Amino acid sequence: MNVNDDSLKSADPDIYDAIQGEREREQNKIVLIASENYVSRAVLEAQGSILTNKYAEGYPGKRYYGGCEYADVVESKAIERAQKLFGADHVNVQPHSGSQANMAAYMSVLKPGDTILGMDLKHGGHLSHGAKVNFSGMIYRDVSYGVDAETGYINYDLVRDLALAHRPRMIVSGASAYSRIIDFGKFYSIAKEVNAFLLADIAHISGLIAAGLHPSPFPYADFVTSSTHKTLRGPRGGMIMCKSALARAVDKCIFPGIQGGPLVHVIAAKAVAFREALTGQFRDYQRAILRNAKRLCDELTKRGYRIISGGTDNHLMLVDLGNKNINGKEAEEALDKAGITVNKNAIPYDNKPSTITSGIRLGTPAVTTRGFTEETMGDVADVIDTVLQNPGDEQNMKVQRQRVKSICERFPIY
Ligand code: DSN
Repeated sequence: MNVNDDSLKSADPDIYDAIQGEREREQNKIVLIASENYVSRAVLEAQGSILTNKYAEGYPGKRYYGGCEYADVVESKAIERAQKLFGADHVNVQPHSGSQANMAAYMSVLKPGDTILGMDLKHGGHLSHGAKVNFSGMIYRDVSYGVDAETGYINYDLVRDLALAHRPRMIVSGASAYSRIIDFGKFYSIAKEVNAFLLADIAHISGLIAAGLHPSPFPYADFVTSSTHKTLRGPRGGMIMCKSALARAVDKCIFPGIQGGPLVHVIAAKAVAFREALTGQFRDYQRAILRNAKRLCDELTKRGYRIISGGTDNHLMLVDLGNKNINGKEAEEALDKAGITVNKNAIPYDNKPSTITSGIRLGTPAVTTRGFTEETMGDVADVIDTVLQNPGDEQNMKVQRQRVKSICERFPIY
């Protein structure tokens, strides 16, 4: 087979068309999914490179295949840049996802049946923090903490009480739908008191941490895991960092423990993203994410929406629709019709099933990458409110769709 003879368009029109469709969708809709972003062209180029052809099982300088000299350069650069970015003792950039990174953290020090104490998925935690339907809840004994019903903040006294009562071997800090600063120092003192390991899953806030806009989990956490594609604006993937003493165990867990060959093309894209994240421009971008989130939050609050915990310190917010006569699923669908992509999300103490929910989660990393300003966020809040107040009004939907379209036209994604 001659690899030079076919472009995607002629080789596979089905997939080509789907990619074109996705490009249009991403351009023509306003993405408020807190965990999504648009990578740079450089990241796209690295991920779409011929490095996808290479097997490189092992680590730089210690591979199980020949011809790894460029794979070694790529992976070493990624590690070096991540160390600089986060101040980590040890970094492994091979995890295919944040969940794989969490699995490696658990497996490197826990035995099946050991107890982990993590944030309840229904209160903003993540599947891999001990949810029953996930490996983390199947292999380990899960105990979970939540947020305070009144304040919406993590109740650290409750975390401590649970830790003293259940003596977990691992405490997991970090969340997928929590809009407040996470106090890693407090988690550390609780973990120390009960002799548990501390894992900080910073998937959502890694960009903010890299920019110094959220307190770092270092030097507190034994393990720090992240996906690389959220606020960090890298390719879809994961990473794990740890203290030097745990480095060997973590590396062995990732390979050969739970993964085979690394995705060298993705690691190259991670390296490019880390280099971008080391710039002043990236710090400005993270500041803009925060400003946009605050403005969106304020504008929705002004319009009578209840934001869990009363506001946001980071890139996202959880909106309770309880007083708006619409549930999360209906809101997601109505907003999608108008051209705004969000996800329905359980709110703490939600009495609706997770397929319906009482809330939506909104985040600003993707729209900020496009260049949306605080003023734009005011317009976006107005569209959201108008749609949610009249979800069945087709005429209004048309008008709002047009507003979304003209906003999107002002901010090309590439
Ligand atoms: N599913 C991701 C999120 O949306 O937050 C977490 O992995």
